[in-house]
Amino acid sequence: FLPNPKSLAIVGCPFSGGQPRPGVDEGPIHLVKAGLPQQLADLGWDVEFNGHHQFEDISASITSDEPIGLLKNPRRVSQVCHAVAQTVSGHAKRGKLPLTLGGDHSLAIGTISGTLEQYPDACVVWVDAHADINTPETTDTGNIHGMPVAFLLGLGSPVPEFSWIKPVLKPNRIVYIGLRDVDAGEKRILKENGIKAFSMHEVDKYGIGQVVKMALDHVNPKGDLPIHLSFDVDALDPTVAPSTGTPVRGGLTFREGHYICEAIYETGCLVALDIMEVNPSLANEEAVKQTVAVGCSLARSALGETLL
Ligand code: HAR
Ligand code: MN
Ligand code: MN
Ligand code: MN
Repeated sequence: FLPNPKSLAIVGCPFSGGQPRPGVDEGPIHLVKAGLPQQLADLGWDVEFNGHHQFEDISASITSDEPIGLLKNPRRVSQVCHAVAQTVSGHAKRGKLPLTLGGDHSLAIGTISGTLEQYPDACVVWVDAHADINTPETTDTGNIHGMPVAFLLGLGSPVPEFSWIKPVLKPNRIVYIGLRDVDAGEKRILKENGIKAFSMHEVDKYGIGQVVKMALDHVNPKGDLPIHLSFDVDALDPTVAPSTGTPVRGGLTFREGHYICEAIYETGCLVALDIMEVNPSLANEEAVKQTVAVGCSLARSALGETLL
């Protein structure tokens, strides 16, 4: 199932409609400006990058985007994710590993839909402070970046505007690492669906090496399934990745975050990667630089950079 060895396509997604803070749409622009495409080429990848998505026709076609129930910007999020799904599945079909740069994490509705289109048996490793599994019924905020996993699993009552999504992800094919800010309704959903999650408590208890092993054993027991890694930089401690929309203290260290990426690269099963929620407008210049740099180095680790 593996994509052509060492051929990837960068999908730049300057999009912020899944949450209220402006600036996260600048994340992909900063990651590319910091030199990520060249860094990956230096690792031996054939890198395709034809500029960032502009989503112009979508913006032009949506004149008003009133909330549906609590959901904010529902039409825009849905159509942007649909476009991203088509881009990602297109790259995957042509044997390229799609590397999506966000933008807010609602985009994962698109990236994971795109991966599952090409690799129906793919599993997902979701690295995040948050579970992002609220349904339209359980969400407090209406921010769709807190909901992508629910849409992918088909949980909650259907929203017609999102009917393009094929909810083909199964609860035993996703695993979380890094959780520490999970809403009450989300905790119930995780339990009811038997979804495996390694919170920071388990990272403290077992260490990151054992946690990644247990996570992969759960989601990819025979080690023969394609892996989609969706990495929200707020999984990292705010001292490591300060410039992000919803920082939560007590997060992964720099090394723990990179270890996850390195270990997944070592499986040889990685078929798609998301680096999400870098927001270059939420901190001072130094902190922004640090966050952008860590986004780049996570991507490099997941794509084969080694320490030795
Ligand atoms: N659970 C909260 C909500 O639904 C906050 C989730 C959002 N933050 C993120 N996603 N960055 O990972 O709004
Ligand atoms: Mn800028
Ligand atoms: Mn997230
Ligand atoms: Mn998060």
